[in-house]
Amino acid sequence: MMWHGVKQPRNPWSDGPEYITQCPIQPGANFTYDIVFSTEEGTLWWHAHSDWSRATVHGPIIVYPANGTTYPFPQPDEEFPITLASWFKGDVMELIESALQGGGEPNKSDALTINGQPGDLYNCSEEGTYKIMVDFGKTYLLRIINSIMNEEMFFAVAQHIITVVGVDGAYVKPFKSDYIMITPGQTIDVLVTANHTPSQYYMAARAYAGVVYDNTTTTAIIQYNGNYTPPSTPSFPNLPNYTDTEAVMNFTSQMKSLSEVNVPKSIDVRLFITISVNTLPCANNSCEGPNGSRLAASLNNISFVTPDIDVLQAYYRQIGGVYETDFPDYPPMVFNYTADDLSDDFLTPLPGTKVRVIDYNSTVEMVFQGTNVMQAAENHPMHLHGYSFYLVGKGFGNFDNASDPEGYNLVDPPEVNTVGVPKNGWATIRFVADNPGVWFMHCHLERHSSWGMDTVIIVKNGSTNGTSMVPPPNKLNPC
Ligand SMILES: [Cu+2]
Repeated sequence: MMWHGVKQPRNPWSDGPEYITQCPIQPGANFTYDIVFSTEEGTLWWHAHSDWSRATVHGPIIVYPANGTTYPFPQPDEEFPITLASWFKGDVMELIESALQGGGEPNKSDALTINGQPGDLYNCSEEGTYKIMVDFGKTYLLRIINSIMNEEMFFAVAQHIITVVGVDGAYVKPFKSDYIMITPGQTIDVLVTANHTPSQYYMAARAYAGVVYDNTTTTAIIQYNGNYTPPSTPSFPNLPNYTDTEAVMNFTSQMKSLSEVNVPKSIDVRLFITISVNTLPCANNSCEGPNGSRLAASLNNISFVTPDIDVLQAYYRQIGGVYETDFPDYPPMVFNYTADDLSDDFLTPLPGTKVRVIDYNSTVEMVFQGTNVMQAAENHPMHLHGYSFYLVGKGFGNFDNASDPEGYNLVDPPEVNTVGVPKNGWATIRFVADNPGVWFMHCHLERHSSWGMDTVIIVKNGSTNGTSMVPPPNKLNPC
């Protein structure tokens, strides 16, 4: 189980990802988590972190302003968590297991849902469609969570402008928009004022296209209280087209921290990380990927292999042979990352359990560079456990080390725990490595993570007890 976006200072023991900070909880067994909150305020969420079990095991975490403080915006009249999720016919654990065995694409989901209900556009019961009742003139806080497995989502409310006020458990400078784009792993808090003709309006969500994606549309209804003749169909929002990459950039570019923040200016540890979908050779070309290969994914051409003992335990007890500490600071070669003609077998990745060890309190910069290997470029939501970080810049094409840093926002960049790296583009994050522990970093598109688009950041202890990992709980989960 993981507490997505909860930084868990000095306490990786309760972070949750299987074989990274613990071994999975076996059926009938139990494990007690110690969830330590610090600076988070807003919407976070929890989910299972074992294979694809998060499809059904997830829920919101809401952190309210501390006693005696208020929201940095007018107090909403009411609030609703809006959880987007995937629905599969069949057993999701079996689905990913057989996909990994065969080496091909896992099945797409059969529906997308809002608070557990697919809504009126699917061939199933309309009675369950999720509905919010509103009063004219009141303002509502929607805490939107994208728990979907493999799709980034556009979301909008018919005829109502929304005001974005928070992202990933931190406030942002409020801005208005007709729609949002939310990646798996992200949360976005928005205000909606019921200021239209009392009626029924759809809120709807559908994918921003990946290489393979569920193109269905999930809906819920905002229904005004009062006496009026309900429309035969509620009005429908204008969602951006599936492939509207510009709409994604236009939306995400508006996110800024509420006020000036303390962004690291001089950098101790600099990583340049390419993000690729790849293929691995398969005996007798008998797998279900392109030309009989096995689908894989990588960071800096290392395709992460999940160990049998969790990395945290191996690190703490100094058990050898579980992981290696040579995750590279840059890809094995410089190439035109976003070219159109990169072949399917361009740079076969190296499978391995490679981690990057970082000294306590280092200032860290990571530039994520999406690649077009296999013509499989898409927006990758990179998520780091144990931290939130500042998203200081992003753009399309190959990162230019000379000119692109000039455009960094070092004044009020948004503080997030997941960054959508633009399709065929790059994104730069900065943070201070002040949380000692073992922290998973991975793409939050589940099939990419299953294919190896992951690594682990180990932040060493500082020099005092207060800057070191807390001791392990009395009862660790057996492997
Ligand atoms: Cu990805």
